[in-house]
Amino acid sequence: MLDKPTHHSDDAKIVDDPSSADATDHSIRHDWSSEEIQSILESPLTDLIYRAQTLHRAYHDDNSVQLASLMSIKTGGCPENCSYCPQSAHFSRETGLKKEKLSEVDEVMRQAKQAKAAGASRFCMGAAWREVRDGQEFDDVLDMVRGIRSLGMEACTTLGMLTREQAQRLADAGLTAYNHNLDTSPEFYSEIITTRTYQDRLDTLANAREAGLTLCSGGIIGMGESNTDRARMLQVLANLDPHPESVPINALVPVKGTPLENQAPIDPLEMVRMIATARIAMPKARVRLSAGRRNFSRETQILCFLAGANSIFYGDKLLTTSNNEANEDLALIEEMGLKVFDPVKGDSAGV
Ligand code: SAM
Ligand code: DTB
Ligand code: SF4
Repeated sequence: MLDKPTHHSDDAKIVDDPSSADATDHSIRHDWSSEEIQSILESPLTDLIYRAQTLHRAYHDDNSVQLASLMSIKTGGCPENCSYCPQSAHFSRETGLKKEKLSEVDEVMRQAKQAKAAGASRFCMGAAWREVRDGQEFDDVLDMVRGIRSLGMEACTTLGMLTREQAQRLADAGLTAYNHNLDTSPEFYSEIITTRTYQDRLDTLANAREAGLTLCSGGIIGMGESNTDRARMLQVLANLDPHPESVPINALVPVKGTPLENQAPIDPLEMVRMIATARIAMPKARVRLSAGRRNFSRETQILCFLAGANSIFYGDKLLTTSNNEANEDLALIEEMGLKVFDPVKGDSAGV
């Protein structure tokens, strides 16, 4: 027989730890210090998940997971030298990835309809461009955006750097969100990319925001960065006002031929910690469990949802690498008793 629990006055200890003491602080802040974020990132896993869950429940009351499908509309041959990326022209001899032309609008619409029929509510189109150039190709992308919106789906693009005017044209075409990741901390950035600056990234985010687009911005863990770098990246994101509406957290997919091909895989709990910390620092955001998920067990993914993830990339392919099977993702969502996000109904954070 089980003993009945007894309640002594010292059962509930007051924890005098800055990273867990204010689990009930639900305010949206833009004044985080990186030390504060790092202490949350490194706090006991139980405290971390408790705090992330508390905030998640305060801002998202519908247990929904958004399914975002990805399509590479312009693959390879990119002039940037991002060390993680299989699409950079700098390593194309080593990766063997061929440069392709921009996809036809009809083909994009075909894939978007397929993604919608499979349950996706957001369609994200990625181009291996350093920046957008005005002309026929950009006009085609604007047609793709109009087409996706006419299906009733959210449309997201990730096309590299944007001017204010280009951002406005995307907004006028009905684009929902612009994805532009900070990827890592300002301090670690030049270890990964030397063909552009951190400030270039921030400038594009500002241009997209000024045009009225929502922002999708996050980063990658597992590139050799420290916890301080991870905390700094989250600090920069969380001190944007307003916060990005979507925050994708990727684990490096080490692609053969890229400079980071031999990088050791992360411990999956590092992903859980990163997601929980993003949830705490940006409570209203849709935190997306992104690339690298294919290597995670069912239980790791469940921990990521407990830590505050409420979106995934959905469909058999990311941009150039493979993703989890769609039917397995749907089964996992059902087993957890979660539901697929329906943008018509929305959720309490209004995202
Ligand atoms: N060229 C545009 C840019 O860089 O913004 C858009 C496409 S780029 C492929 C989009 C994002 O994919 C990158 O910012 C990076 O975060 C992510 N990414 C690319 N390769 C990756 C990899 N091997 N593992 C994890 N994430 C990756
Ligand atoms: C994001 O943060 N991750 C996605 C999406 N935004 C564009 C891309 C992941 C790419 C993984 C490597 C590949 O498939 O090429
Ligand atoms: Fe080009 Fe984007 Fe890949 Fe960098 S991440 S090489 S900018 S496609």
